[in-house]
Amino acid sequence: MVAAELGLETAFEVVRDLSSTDSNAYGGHPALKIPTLLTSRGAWFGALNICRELWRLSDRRLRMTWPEDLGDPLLANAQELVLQAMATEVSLIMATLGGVPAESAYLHKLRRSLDNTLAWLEERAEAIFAALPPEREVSFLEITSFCLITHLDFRELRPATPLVKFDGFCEAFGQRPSARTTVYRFDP
Ligand SMILES: N[C@@H](CCC(=O)N[C@@H](CS)C(=O)NCC(=O)O)C(=O)O
Repeated sequence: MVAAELGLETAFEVVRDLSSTDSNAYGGHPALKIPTLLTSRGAWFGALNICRELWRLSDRRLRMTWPEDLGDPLLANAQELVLQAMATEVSLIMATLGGVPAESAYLHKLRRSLDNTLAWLEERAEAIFAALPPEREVSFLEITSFCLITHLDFRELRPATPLVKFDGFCEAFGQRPSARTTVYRFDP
């Protein structure tokens, strides 16, 4: 989405086996994670790192609000919790793929963590989005919030918490060309 916002073309190499323990399978990422961005300057590990490098590579001076611009507890905590919820979702998926039983205490805690986090965000959704700097074109918080909620739907992992406000936000934010052209799909 950030590449699309910046008008940059990217090519994708799919990591087909997420159980691989060979870092070469992940573009050299030593933590065995995706994404890695490969550029003429080297490899960039992790989504935020990559978004910053894409921004530097682009001629567009997109007015983007970054995590460090969120200088009050509501916005700073919202960003932290969106990223934590993403990490929790990844843990849920990987633990399940790895054979951890659904009724285990570990998975129970992960699901509760995700549910609590989403409830916290939903309760404050209006205040969060209203508090973002009005001069921004887009923020890392909006993009990651959109990716979190739409990915929960994509992987059918949406917890019990009703997400009425976040769904409304996703519907509006999902009209952006950068969202419409990057819908989640399983690679063939
Ligand atoms: N903080 C990292 C998180 C990376 C991450 O968790 N990626 C997931 C896919 S989106 C992954 O690699 N899953 C496979 C695994 O955890 O083994 C980032 O922002 O890039």
